[in-house]
Amino acid sequence: VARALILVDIQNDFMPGGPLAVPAGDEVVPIVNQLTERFEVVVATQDYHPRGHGSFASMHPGRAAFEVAELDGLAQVLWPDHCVASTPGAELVSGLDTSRVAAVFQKGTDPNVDSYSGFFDNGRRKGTGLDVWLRERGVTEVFIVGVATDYCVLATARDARSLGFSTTVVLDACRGVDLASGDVARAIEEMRQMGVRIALAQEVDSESLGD
Ligand code: VGL
Ligand code: ZN
Repeated sequence: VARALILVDIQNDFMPGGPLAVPAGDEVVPIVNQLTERFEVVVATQDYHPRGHGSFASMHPGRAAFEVAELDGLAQVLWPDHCVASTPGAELVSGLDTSRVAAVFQKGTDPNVDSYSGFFDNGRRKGTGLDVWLRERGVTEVFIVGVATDYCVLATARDARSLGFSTTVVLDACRGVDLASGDVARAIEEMRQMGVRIALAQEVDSESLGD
């Protein structure tokens, strides 16, 4: 059984001081750096939007950030401009040890649909290639860390489960947005219901869980 660690969106714009700061998002970095050593396969996702992406509140006149609107038939939270392609804000955090990251999967590149999951866009119309990449390497078990617990971590875990991967979210290596208080708690509960394991970094060893 091959295991992979998936680093979700550990990017400058999601860190404190960034336009879409996840509270204490920077605290995941040292924990993730320690975890990477325990995995033979490490990959990262990168939220990577074209300028003027449809999820940006700035593209919806009269609407404010964090309101819910519609994008291509899907409910869409409107976000401050963030992770624009080729800007420093879209880069992985400089303190993150990327030396063992074998591949980076970009998402949210289509202007008309958002993509929280590292596997598929929110309409599940297009894949990023992550699923095939993992399968080609014999990965059956994934561990997920990063930001935000209640958006991109949740969506990535949901898709991993539905694709048949044994899935663990390492909770202390994740931080959430909690736009509405309780969102993170609800995300954790939803993940548990789907059969996602919730673990702490100290419980993750170098051995396969074996199922
Ligand atoms: C994310 C909102 C918008 C995330 C990305 O990484 O959780 N959240 N884009
Ligand atoms: Zn985004």
